[in-house]
Amino acid sequence: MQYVERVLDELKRKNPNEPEFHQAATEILNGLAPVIAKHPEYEKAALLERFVEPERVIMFRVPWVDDQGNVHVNKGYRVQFNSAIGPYKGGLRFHPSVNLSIIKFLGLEQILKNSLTGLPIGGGKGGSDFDPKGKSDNEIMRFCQSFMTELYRHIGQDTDVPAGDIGVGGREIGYLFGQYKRIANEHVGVLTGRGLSYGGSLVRTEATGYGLVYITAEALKARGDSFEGKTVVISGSGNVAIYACEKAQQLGAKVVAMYDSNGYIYDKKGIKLDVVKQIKEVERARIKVYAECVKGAEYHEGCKGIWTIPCDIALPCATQNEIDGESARILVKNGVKYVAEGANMPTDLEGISVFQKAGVVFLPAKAANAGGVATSALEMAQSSGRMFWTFEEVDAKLKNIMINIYHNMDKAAKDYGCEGDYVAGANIAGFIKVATAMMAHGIV
Ligand code: NDP
Ligand code: 2IT
Repeated sequence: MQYVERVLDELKRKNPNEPEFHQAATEILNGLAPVIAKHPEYEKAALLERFVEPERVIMFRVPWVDDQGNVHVNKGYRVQFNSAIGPYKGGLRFHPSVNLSIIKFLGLEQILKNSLTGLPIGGGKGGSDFDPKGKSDNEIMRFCQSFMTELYRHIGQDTDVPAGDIGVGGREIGYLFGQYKRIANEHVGVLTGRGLSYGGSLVRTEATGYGLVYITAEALKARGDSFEGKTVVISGSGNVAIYACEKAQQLGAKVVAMYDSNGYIYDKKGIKLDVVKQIKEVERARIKVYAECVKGAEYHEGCKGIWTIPCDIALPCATQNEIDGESARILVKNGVKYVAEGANMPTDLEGISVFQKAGVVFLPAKAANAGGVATSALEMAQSSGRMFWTFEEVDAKLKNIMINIYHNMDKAAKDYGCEGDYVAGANIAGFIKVATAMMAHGIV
């Protein structure tokens, strides 16, 4: 049996009941086959076996008390996956669906994403099955304090630097940082996505969405095209979706639809982003409210229908497996030309294959959404240097990083005989640096 297949088989046997982890590993390892063929020494060093096994998995109890005095217990996770090229780096997700499989898939993806940024950051991910929806500020604060009371001993500015992800934004990072500082008695860059008044970086809030649009713009440019006049559908209405919408609109696109987990809005005149920001960032309300505020806009219950809206460019920016084979076929039938993943693994394996077979330009998550973590690494650099760059400086660095990622994955795909296959290109370009570092470190 081929090395890649054997490692995948073993991974499934040793980690049963982890479908998201299997899915991410399958996508990654299949793309790496041409690299493995060129480097027989990797098999001798059991490099892939070590690559897919986290260096450390931390699981802990998170007890907290709600406003009525009831006691709740959630699960807490931090998977410190790979530190070959830098300290573990990756977000924290608070969502009721969180389990070990989801954190491991996200951590595995993060290793290669972080490598693609060209910056010195390893891969990690964490979170909790806590549901922030409907909780008061005080409940969120008490939960974050309890979570950090355990997590603090495992992280550090040179060890492991968490950040936000689904359900963890500026408010949560503030509470987490406050508790870390109190216990550890140090004011350091141990979390990124911090507020600007306590060490955060300009552009971090916008970075993932802006970066997604910058890399898509580069793919368009390489084909003599641009965002100007394009119809865009964006799923989600959280941090990534909102700033992807903002930048796409700045570049002349018309964004016609967005969603939250209840349903989607369709505004054929173009989404009014100030209304979305007011609903989502200020009121923390449901996207449905948009259709009550904006004349002519429609609201539809359920998420899947969003992919039936004809568009030139689709930017899935909510969660994993939002686009299955069926939705991909509808998008293709309706003429989609570009799909760029703002969320992590939003397209399932069948969906990816549908897009690639149809000749859709498909930019995978680990490349397309790397702008967030790249700007986190810029935040770390500013913290260590005790200095601050302007918005324009950080934005220019972000743009440059995204353009480089596009060309590196494009070149890797060409070099390894799969031109235009950016899934393979991103996996290969990200993996080579990590593999080289792991080989240099010996069997560890
Ligand atoms: P937010 O919590 O800010 O927003 C998440 C959005 O996705 C919300 O609109 C939410 O709707 C929706 N959503 C979440 N889960 C589901 C679900 N199961 N079904 C339908 N909709 C859902 O998170 P982010 O914007 O930060 O993250 C979005 C995606 O981008 C995630 O995949 C994340 O891993 C990825 N990402 C984030 C980065 C960052 O810097 N924040 C960096 C790189 C990737 P609702 O409010 O109803 O739950
Ligand atoms: O998936 C991701 O890259 C993130 N959620 C951002 C991680 C980070 O450390 O900024």
